[in-house]
Amino acid sequence: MVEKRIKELRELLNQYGYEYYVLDNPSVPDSEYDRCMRELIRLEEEHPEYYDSNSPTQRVGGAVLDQFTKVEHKRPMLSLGDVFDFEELKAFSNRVENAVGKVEYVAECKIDGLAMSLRYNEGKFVQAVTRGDGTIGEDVTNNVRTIKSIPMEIPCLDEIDIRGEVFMPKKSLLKVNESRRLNGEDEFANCRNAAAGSIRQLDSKVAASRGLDAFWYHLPDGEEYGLENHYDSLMWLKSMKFKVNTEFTRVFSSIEEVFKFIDEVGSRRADLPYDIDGVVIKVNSFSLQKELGYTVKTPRWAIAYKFPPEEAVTKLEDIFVTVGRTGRITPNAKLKTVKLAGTSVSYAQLHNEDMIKEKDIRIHDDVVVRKAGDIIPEVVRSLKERRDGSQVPYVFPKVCPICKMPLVRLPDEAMHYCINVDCPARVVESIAHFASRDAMNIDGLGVKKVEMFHEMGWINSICELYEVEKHREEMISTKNFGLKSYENLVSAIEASKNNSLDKLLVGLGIRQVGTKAAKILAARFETMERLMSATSEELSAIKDIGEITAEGIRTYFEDESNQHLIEELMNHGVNMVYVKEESLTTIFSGKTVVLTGSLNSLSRNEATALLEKLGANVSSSVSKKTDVVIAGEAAGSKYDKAIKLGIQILNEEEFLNEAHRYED
Ligand code: 3BA
Repeated sequence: MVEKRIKELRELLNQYGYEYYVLDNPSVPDSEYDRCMRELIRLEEEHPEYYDSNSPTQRVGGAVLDQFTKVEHKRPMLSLGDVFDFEELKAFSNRVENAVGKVEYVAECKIDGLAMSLRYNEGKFVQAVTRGDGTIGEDVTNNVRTIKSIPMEIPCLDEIDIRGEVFMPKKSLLKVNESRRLNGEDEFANCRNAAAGSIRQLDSKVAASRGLDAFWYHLPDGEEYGLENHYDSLMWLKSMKFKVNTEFTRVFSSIEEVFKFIDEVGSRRADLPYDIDGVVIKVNSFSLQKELGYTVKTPRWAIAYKFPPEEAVTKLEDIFVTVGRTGRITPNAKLKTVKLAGTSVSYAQLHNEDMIKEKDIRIHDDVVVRKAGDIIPEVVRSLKERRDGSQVPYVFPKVCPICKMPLVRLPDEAMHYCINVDCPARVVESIAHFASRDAMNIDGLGVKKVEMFHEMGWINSICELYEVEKHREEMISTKNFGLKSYENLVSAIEASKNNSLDKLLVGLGIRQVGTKAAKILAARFETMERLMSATSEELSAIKDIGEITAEGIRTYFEDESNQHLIEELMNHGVNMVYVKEESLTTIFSGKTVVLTGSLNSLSRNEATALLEKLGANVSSSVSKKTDVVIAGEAAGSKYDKAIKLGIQILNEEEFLNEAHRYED
């Protein structure tokens, strides 16, 4: 009776865990899971005779080890050759196809974690071994058991090895690092180091707390299960309840299609919940894999395409500060130029004084730089072990580097400010901001040009932009400028007078007012006059305008010099009224659209951008709320679901025809 209940609960908990951790689609609330778990813990405590190391209660626990046992792999774990561009990848496919003729390829994300081999016997998980040197690895069974997406029991009774990658999701790394920071411990530099460090814990409780996960991508003896190719073996693994990265695994009939897939994956890399460092390309057919064979260490039928690294080490040559439009002082690092994520990098952000102190970053240090969000690189840390005595700690300046006025740091803020509103750096930045794309969009007037005009004394304020014609003669005779540039500038400035009120609001640089708030304000008040006389209460009563923004707006308009600026702009003929955008209505306007399968003429990102331009909300899963599904080639379960729910389905051609109708 009790034995039966224990068995029942273990099966239930395994099923719930599978739904939660592998399918990401739980069928019961957490409370139900917890209730079953508590009951099972109680029964197992009362009946130790039914102990089972694979019970869902035993994921964490066991003895703290002194060291890991070495284990020889039944079949060696090979490594992958790598390529760094499409030319090299093409050479790989030429080698393959010269040897065995045309082939199908499977391309999958290359997860940046650590390779692992799992052993099951009689349907039960028995051992997990790291790759080690490929021949001998370490037994990390207790740590791997804590990864909840790994099944402890599978419906296959043979002794069988499964291989894949254990990784730390980006979210887990943030959490782990936050707690390490609070405890004064060194943070992990990246997901891979964190995963490796966690798997090497001798106490599995520590490993369990790290939020690891794993994908499985290799079944060494696929033929023995009647399978003919790699893709089918992944489907088989999936049917055994292993977590397989099906979202990013696809079959292609030419290497050129693989190029497209790599581009797509590359563009979505930052959005994935785990780190990847490339794409693995494998010949699909097992028999052709056999025919191609192996070199000493790597299969001839597989290759890794590596993305450019997003981190690099270089020398920090100097630290200097710049002054922003608001007077904010930003420290920057001048670096010895280094290649990073495919571009040359010579400067990086250092955020603020405290950050430089906390990370103990010194001039002449070797530092790790990282591409942050694909824009400005940042200094991650310094390599203290490489110091040679020439390093000097940085002393934060006391005065503005431009106007020499004392800098101010507010007690509860990390940033320093130059509070001199006439500081030339601030004036130049304000003018350049006014001219920038999201603001008045004055083409060709970037920081460098504004700096030059300011230095020459031609443009000393936003207003003087509208008086450039006074300096026509000097401007057209300037080297690197000339008549053509002058005429273009004048017409761009002239055109800016017709901008809608919201663009002007962005340009004024009111604290807290970016493009979104500016649109809301302009739409609500319609004229500058009405906005200027709005009270704080009226402002903060608007949805999406908070008290701080309302305060920023009031403070701005109460300032007499700002009132004066607006008056002068008005006199110059700058529009102060909201001009409603004609929004085009399309069959996608306001509709929820899901893309599935692959399109021939567009990447997924391009298709998403196009749909959004046409007014659609693009969503990733099909539900009752979906209005339209766009189905490309090899559309799978989303397509089936759309049919079931009776949702409108367009194929690529129909979608593009619709889209082209609205082209301008
Ligand atoms: N596929 C890593 N090796 C991989 C099975 C082969 C292979 C990888 C892979 C050799 C990933 C080398 C270590 C190893 C299992 C040997 C992948 C990934 N395929 N998707 C072709 O995502 N990191 N790594 N792992 N055997």
